[in-house]
Amino acid sequence: MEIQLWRNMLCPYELAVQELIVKFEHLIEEHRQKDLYSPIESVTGRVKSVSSILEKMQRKHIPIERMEEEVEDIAGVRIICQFEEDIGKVAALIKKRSDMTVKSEKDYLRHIKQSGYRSYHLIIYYTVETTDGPKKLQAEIQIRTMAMNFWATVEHSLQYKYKGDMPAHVADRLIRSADAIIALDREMSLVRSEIIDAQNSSTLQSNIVRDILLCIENLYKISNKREVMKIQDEFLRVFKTKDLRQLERFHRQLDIIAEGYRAQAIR
Ligand code: 0O2
Repeated sequence: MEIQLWRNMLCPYELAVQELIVKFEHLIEEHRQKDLYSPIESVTGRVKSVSSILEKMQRKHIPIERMEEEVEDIAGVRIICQFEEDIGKVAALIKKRSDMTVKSEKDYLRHIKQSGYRSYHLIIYYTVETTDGPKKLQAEIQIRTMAMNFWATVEHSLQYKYKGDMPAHVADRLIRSADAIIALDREMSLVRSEIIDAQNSSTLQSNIVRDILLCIENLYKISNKREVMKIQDEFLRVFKTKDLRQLERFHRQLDIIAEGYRAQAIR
């Protein structure tokens, strides 16, 4: 295939990867806005390189005319979670979306690969709009924890280095470190609720502080400056206590004060 034809073929896949990243990042944002813990920690994506597509086609004896059907991961998105429990939640979120349809799933958490690889894969159908009209294409979504991702990244680099001929002692080390990753994910799961509580409190606190500062800024425009200075000092005092309950209480009181000023301004 000519270079230009490859570019044209890959163009909708570039768009799909960008759109999918935006959509999953927005899910993180939606959780934050609602002061909720997000099962998605971060998202990355890539379009498979031409050499990697060709290598897969050779390895799997895929003819060029079957490439788009059979190379299912030309568009790839990777979703990183903090805890193993989050992986199922993310998969469920994807399955109930109307803009993606799940074609198949591979559960390498239950069925760990011989290499030690663990991850959850979904192949989805996704439609992008192009100048030639809508194009339905496939994308692979890999969902894994940070720890699984660390292991897979290191192992991928070593596979690349040894080009399928990994020395036994390196492969053994990788298997042992895969076991250590399983143990680490388990340990983290045991303290999951405590970590989530801490993270929720921190998100809640930053959302409250953001709202309070916005409110004080607005009060500066419509009310007595000395009054607002007093409110600001009180806010700093409450903030220093590091007590979320006090901060919430102050937020509610400030809302009432602001409402009073707004009512006065309308009159
Ligand atoms: P890249 O560079 O990530 O694009 P296969 O026959 O194994 O190539 P298949 O049948 O299409 O793959 O699906 P599978 O097994 O779900 O693998 C798809 C992708 O999962 C791989 O893409 C890797 O990204 C990842 N993966 C699968 N097995 C392993 C493994 O043992 N170690 C690591 N580090 N990653 C793995 P590509 O095309 O291999 O590579």
